[in-house]
Amino acid sequence: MSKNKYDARIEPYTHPAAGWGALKQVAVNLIRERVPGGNYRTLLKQNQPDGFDCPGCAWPDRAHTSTFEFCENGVKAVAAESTSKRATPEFFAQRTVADLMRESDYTLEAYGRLTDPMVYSAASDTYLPISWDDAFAMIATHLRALDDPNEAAFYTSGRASNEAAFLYQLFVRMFGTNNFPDCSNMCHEPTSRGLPKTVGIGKGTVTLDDFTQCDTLLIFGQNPATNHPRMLGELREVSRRGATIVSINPLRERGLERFASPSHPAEMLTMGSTPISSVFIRPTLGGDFALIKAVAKRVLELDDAALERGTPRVLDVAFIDAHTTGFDAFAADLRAEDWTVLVDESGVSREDIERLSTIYVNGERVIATWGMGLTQHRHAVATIQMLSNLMMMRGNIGRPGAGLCPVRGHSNVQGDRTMGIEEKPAAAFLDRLGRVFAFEPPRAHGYDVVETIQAMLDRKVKVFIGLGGNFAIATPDTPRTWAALESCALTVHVTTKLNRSHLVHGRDALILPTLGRTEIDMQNGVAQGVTVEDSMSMVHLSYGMNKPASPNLLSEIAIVALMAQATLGPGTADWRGYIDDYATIRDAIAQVIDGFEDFNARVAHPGGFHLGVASRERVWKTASGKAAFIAHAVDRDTPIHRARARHGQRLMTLMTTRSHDQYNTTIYGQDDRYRGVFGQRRVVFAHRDDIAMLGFKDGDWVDLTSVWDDGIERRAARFRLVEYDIPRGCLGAYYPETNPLIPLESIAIGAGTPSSKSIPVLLDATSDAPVEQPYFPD
Ligand SMILES: Nc1nc2c(c(=O)[nH]1)N[C@H]1C(S)=C(S)[C@@H](COP(=O)(O)OP(=O)(O)OC[C@H]3O[C@@H](n4cnc5c(=O)[nH]c(N)nc54)[C@H](O)[C@@H]3O)O[C@H]1N2
Ligand SMILES: Nc1nc2c(c(=O)[nH]1)N[C@H]1C(S)=C(S)[C@@H](COP(=O)(O)OP(=O)(O)OC[C@H]3O[C@@H](n4cnc5c(=O)[nH]c(N)nc54)[C@H](O)[C@@H]3O)O[C@H]1N2
Ligand SMILES: [Mo]
Repeated sequence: MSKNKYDARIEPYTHPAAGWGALKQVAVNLIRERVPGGNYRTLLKQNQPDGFDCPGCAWPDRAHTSTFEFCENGVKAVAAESTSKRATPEFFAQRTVADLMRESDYTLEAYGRLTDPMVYSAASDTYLPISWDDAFAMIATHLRALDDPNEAAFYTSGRASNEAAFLYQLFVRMFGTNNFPDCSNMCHEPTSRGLPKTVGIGKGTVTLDDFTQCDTLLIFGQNPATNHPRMLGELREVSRRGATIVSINPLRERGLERFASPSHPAEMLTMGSTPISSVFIRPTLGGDFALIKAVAKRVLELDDAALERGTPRVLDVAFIDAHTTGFDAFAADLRAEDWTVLVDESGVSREDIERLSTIYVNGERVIATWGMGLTQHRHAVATIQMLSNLMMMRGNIGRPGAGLCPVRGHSNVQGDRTMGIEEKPAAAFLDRLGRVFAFEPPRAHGYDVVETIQAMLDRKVKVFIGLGGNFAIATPDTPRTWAALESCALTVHVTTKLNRSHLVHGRDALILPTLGRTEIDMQNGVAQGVTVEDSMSMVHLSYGMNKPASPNLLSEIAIVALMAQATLGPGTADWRGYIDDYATIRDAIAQVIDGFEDFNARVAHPGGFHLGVASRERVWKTASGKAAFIAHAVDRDTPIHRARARHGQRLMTLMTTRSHDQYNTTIYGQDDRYRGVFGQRRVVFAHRDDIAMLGFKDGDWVDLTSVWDDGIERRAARFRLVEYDIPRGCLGAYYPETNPLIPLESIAIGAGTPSSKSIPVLLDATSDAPVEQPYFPD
């Protein structure tokens, strides 16, 4: 009997990625959101020179001048924003917050766009309309009443434009804190913390042009068919040129096997497709560190052999000598490392390690890309530094067709960081900001996401303001995070749609509805554009073109500026002037942030401009002025090792990942087409032999409990077991349903990123007794 109102259908997906299935999904989403006919034209302006930047992912576009770049998930993101459904004050009048709490996250967002600013009333347990002025006054009163500015935290989700982010950090620093928890803390933070120590800057070193020149592409822990569908177009070309593409992933993601391009009619009509990855290397969850170290060790062995034979060196000795430090210590550590440990910890056979090493050394121009499969682990920083080491061994950084390519998530998450959304800001940046705006910025480092939650629990943070996002759901340890938010005196969300974070609120609470990126942003009779920076450091303008969802919306920029003006007073900066003309914000950015000189003129150029990344030019902004090899030992005493020592084989490692039908916490539907799951999100993927070993069978219902030594029970109930091609000892399930299982303390060392892809868990049979399940009822 199904334990859920949805009946799941599980069937293998046998088609290429994208193709006709994707086109069908586009139509379904436009119809479901009742996107008005006129707005179909919206899609034709997506990522066009005079259009808006897709609010989907951070993958770049070919100079923003290509013909319509088709992407099913981009269309879903746009359709979600262009919906004709509305959550109005009348809607809120009919439902208490307690009523809304019983709705699923899918249903909450499906109510459509928010139309008016709303304030929580404890008397009626409802949200009531409030004027914008009163809302800003309420925020100002709360902020000014704090004993210390560090008692407020200011979250950002990576859709905010550069201009909004810049004003936000200016306001918050003038207010007096660096408490900037940011979605990137949960995402590519290990990249941003790890790379500066090796190559001097926490950004990727490649552009799209490098993809046209690489001969080898290593894709680590990334599912582009779902999360960066426009990347598939690039992969298709790379594959057609005959370059080798290797996918390093515990799952053999279907979307990395074959791709039928909707932009190429012949491929669609003939039902043809292009093969993508030719090689699949499948580490155990979190095994990448040991795997990459093993490949590095093998490269050294191959170099030793070449030296002995007198054949050309395998190492790029000239690069290592001229550009790096630390090689000898790094090499000594590799030589001392035990092969058995590397094989055991990576879960990859010696043969596969050698195969991958041979591919790597045969490549003359190698790009390594990575996503959440590398970053959301305890040792993520070490893993990314090891990858950088490996690439440096053969000089694969800072030359055409080669380099490091972290693939970011939110469409402007990289830009927000560039603008100073950073809880640990560099002193030089603060100096300049203080000089340009004539104030003394706070110097103490602020809280990241996990530290903010802890600080709320400790009553050290009392006001939470969120510029976008869904803090209550995207974060780990859900019950504790909710208790943390509920302990606040004030919670404020600048947002487009209703979500759970608005319902798990402080004593006072505000919902401030804002324009989305697809909408016309008219100020003083002039349509304003905003800028964003993609994953490859291209900065460009974005203009909305739809009529705003409601006449009562303000832009994010206006909301931030008016919040600042109400809190700090009008004389503190030209807040009004910034709202009137966004070009004046760009002038301010040009004064404060490196690489933005002459910003307005350069960004007017079709396609925008490349920000310049020093490591790409082999300029190393490290302490020594050189790129650094960094040795790291394999850690064999992690919480997972300890839990396995206690529970033996029954202990499983769980990854939480995205389905094809979601954008982070926004759930579009119940299907995960490429993985063959339909009508159900409460599934857990497991290896056939593990299912049998645990005494279950495919289709059984199980509960998951995490193993963590702090006496807190963390349980997520009612998941359907699905037999899946996944390594032994590993489980896969969807985010955010499984977030209650992630202990707040389970983070990447040196980055604070929740280790959402390696959670030690045990399974039990779901009992028939009704369970209290307050989270994410489907
Ligand atoms: N449609 C859509 N697009 C999105 C998003 C979305 O939710 N929906 N989210 C956006 C955001 S914010 C982000 S950050 C990106 C995320 O994009 P991705 O980085 O692709 O994120 P995930 O889907 O979480 O996981 C990626 C892959 O990591 C693999 N993996 C898990 N653990 C490991 C491991 O230990 N080692 C290795 N090698 N692989 C592993 C999984 O099997 C999966 O294929 O996408 C962005 N784009
Ligand atoms: N277990 C687990 N947890 C994870 C992850 C994981 O893989 N596993 N991934 C992590 C990652 S990579 C990320 S980036 C975070 C994401 O964390 P967030 O960025 O906080 O979450 P989103 O779901 O992207 O936020 C969606 C909400 O943003 C609002 N929104 C949408 N568009 C706009 C806009 O234009 N302006 C404003 N102001 N608001 C808007 C809408 O109200 C919507 O409900 O989650 C992290 N959490
Ligand atoms: Mo992300």
